[in-house]
Amino acid sequence: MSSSINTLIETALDPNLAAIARKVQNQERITDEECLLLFEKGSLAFVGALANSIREKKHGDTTYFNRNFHIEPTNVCVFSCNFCSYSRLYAHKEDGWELSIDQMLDIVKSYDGKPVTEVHIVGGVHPKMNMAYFIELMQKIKAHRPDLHVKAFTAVELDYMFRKAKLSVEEGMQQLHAAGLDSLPGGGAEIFHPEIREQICADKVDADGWLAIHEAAHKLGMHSNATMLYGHIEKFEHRVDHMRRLRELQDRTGGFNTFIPLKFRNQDNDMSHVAESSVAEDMRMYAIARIYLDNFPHLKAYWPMLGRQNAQLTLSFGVNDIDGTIDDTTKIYSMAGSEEQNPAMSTGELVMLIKQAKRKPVERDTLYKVIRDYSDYTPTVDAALLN
Ligand code: V47
Ligand code: SF4
Repeated sequence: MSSSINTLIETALDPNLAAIARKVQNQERITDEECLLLFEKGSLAFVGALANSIREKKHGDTTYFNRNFHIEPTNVCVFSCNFCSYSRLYAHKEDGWELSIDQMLDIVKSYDGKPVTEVHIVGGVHPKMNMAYFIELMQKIKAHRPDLHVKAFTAVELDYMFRKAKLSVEEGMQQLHAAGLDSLPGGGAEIFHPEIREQICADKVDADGWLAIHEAAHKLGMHSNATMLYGHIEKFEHRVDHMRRLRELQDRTGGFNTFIPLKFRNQDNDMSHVAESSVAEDMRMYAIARIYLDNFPHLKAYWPMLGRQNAQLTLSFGVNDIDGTIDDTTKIYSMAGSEEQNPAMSTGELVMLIKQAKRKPVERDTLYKVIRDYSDYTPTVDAALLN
């Protein structure tokens, strides 16, 4: 791969792009200005080759997935993010749902005996679902299935919960962790920069609040993910600003596992007039994230949002994780217009998707401990084990 970077350096038309390629080759960090230059001038082939060299240095061909399921406690939400196709205001909750603790436990129990390792719980911000409610949920899930990793609540949900309970971020996090919360998903980050945040999600937790919640989790030894909702009204400099804040926090704590760029989908929301990004722009986004976020171990493509074939493509643009089987009827994306109306992929399908891209499929747990290498899997031999 270093010879192909040498070719890039020799043939780059722009000397500043050649300098970035040299830095990547020497495993040096690129600056914000260089990141902006990649967004403005880096061709798909150029950023793709650099990102792929980083991906292969860090992970070789290994492409992770996990076996998880989602629970969405409610789509009722006190906030009104303009890009959201999913939430229903509390005042209009007739098309909303809210699950009781027993209903959520029934979902968990429906996976008894199945080799899932993670439950991912996120939803709207319901004014009546408070700390006590979610502490009870965590405790009951852990009592029923102690080995299941609970990855739950965006910083938006947590910020609201802690404020209502009049708890500091540290106290609130400590209580939920003690009740069974293992790690945080990356949602709610959107675009941190206030110029954009005020236009797309003015009323929820701001950048500093989001980062403080993740920092508090990291200080308790918990891991978390980070997302960025891109491809709407933000400019390239807002994407750089967003990733800079994450890179700085990661330098301090090392607690982030994965960065997940989320492609804005425009169906049935207040931003339907905003065009969606092209596949080429999506791939450039993944590649540049891989190059800039040198301290993030993993880059994930969330396949229900991108579609399976585009998710497969990302594996050549820096991505080394393709999320999980999901195996559920998660509604956040299908309601926003993603290709996947009821996202679910069996382990066999995920493995084949990764193999078709000539990568090595490896099942992981939430914290990237290897569960099984599927290199030798062929559906005819192993199918019974997989579904
Ligand atoms: O924060 C909402 C996004 C996020 C739209 O940590 C939209 O492993 C695109 O964060 N178009 C929640 N995106 C989901 C999330 C997530 C998903 C998968 C894995 C992980 C993880 C985290 O969904 C929200 C928001 O950015 N979202 N509406 C939309 N119209
Ligand atoms: Fe509520 Fe989250 Fe939708 Fe915003 S994105 S309206 S916080 S459910």
